[in-house]
Amino acid sequence: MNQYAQNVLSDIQARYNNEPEFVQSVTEVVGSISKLLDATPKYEKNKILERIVIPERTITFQVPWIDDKGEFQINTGYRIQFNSAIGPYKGGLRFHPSVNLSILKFLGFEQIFKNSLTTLPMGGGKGGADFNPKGKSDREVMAFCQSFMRELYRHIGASTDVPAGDIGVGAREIGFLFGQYKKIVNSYDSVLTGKGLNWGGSLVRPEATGYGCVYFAFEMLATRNQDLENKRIMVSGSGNVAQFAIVKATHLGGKVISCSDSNGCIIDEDGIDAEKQAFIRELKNVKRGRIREYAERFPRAKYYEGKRPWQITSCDVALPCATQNELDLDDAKALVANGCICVCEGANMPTTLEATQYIQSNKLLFSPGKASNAGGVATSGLEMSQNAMRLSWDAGEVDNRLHNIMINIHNAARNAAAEFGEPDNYVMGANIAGFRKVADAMIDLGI
Ligand code: NDP
Ligand code: 2IT
Repeated sequence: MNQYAQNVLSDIQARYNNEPEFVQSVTEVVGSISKLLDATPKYEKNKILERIVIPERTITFQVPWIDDKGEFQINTGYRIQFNSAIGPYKGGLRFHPSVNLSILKFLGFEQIFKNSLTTLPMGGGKGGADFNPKGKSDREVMAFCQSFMRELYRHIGASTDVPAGDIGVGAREIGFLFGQYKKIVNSYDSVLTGKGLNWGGSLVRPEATGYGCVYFAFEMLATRNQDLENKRIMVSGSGNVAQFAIVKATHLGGKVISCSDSNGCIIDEDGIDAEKQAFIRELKNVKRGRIREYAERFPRAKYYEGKRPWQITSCDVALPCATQNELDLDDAKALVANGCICVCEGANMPTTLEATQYIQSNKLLFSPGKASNAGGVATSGLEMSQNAMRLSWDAGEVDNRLHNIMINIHNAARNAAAEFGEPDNYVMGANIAGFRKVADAMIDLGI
């Protein structure tokens, strides 16, 4: 590895050894841009690595709210404003009990390079809270969101920082957050994306991450003269990203045989068709139930409590769309042994470093989430553009733009990887292409 990269990485690993997810994401990025650093001494001279791994601003705050029993509840809220060299901070909010500084720093760090790859002018940020929306009434979720925004509003703005959804934050939460923001500042700003269609949202934003992931997988497969027709596809998760990855993969001729939630997974050898896709959306977005209920409704499917899909059966294409580190070395070994040819990440960092290395060394197509799940934030960027113009595009227009952006990201990653001698290495290519633009902007802007 390049000596400068090695020095910075050793320092980060020692200094932040209590932030494992953040260290993992930095290790992946810094470890994979070695050849770029060898070829470009100005990055070391300008101390770009030392600067890019420290958030420009980290905000932590108290979120007090009152539950349905009238009891006080306190959560911790965060916003990591990581890097604004190429545009206002942009990135989602995650509400999940596991949320901590390490997880949000990893997500914010990834977001810098992802947003750079979209070709749109967006810096990197992430936020959220250790609040668990599961089992809460709509009123409790609203009380929490309003309290969260009563602090966050002072730190965000249409040209400053524009949050959106992530795990546990969907249309309902964005609505409550936007309603409170608007009431406080008395201005209809484009300060959040993922908004409802009636109040400033963009068509195809709900579908964008899942669709974009499948568009990306399609481009990767095309480099080996393959497509999705009749492929067996395993998806994990059953939330926003998974739901629309299943829809698009099915549109393109694939048979999706799995999905999951944090309690377990289902395998459906008949394929998750349009009726079953609608059932999952109703189950997860309206009833807020468990994926076990899928197998109760469609008894030819099998439910596996406490299991992930990867080792249960074979597939051609794997789309991990749930959460970080949900595909480990044993899962990777099973995928390879069972003939999988492509792993395309819909979630952020779902594959562990060891699993990624194993998959790459066995010559499978592998795409890092920062490239293949960038369709969500890219379409958030398109929502901001539409808001700024005070008009909205039809679904075909947004979907076309999304599709072209995914093709461009694929080609940018592949070309950057080819430039440094490893055309199939999408991890290296995505990190180099994403990093180079931000690093050059940082130099242009001075210290
Ligand atoms: P949702 O909250 O809509 O869905 C998350 C899904 O993942 C649910 O099925 C959830 O199960 C499951 N899940 C969450 N945590 C765990 C866990 N610890 N173990 C197993 N399963 C888990 O979130 P999204 O679909 O929006 O996000 C999924 C992934 O995609 C995340 O990594 C997110 O960062 C990433 N992403 C999202 C984008 C977006 O636009 N929404 C854009 C780019 C990336 P359960 O219901 O049981 O919690
Ligand atoms: O991880 C991500 O890219 C997201 N959660 C979407 C962020 C956004 O601003 O749309």
